[in-house]
Amino acid sequence: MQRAVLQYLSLNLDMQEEATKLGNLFRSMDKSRTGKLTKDQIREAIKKLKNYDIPEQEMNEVFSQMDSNKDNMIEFTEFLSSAMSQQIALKEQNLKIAFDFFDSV
Ligand SMILES: [Ca+2]
Repeated sequence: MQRAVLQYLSLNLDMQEEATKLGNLFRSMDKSRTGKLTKDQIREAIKKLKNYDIPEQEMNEVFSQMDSNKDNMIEFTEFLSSAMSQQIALKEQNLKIAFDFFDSV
């Protein structure tokens, strides 16, 4: 499994750049430096980045889709998974491996 991910990454050199960008974005959203995003922090970021005041119901839907372990917080793996879900079809386990890989370089 891990070999497959690394092989995939080596074929997609832009992936690391993309993950770095997403990492920077995540950190800029994580104003309380907890390593996790709250619903309010995401709502604030959407407002700032997309100039869109997201309605509560839509926010709840987006949030529950992102929060795959249902702890009411968005971890980086969940954020990355959500942000990249349209580009890559990796499961969360694979993303965790990918994240650990990026984190170690
Ligand atoms: Ca979560």
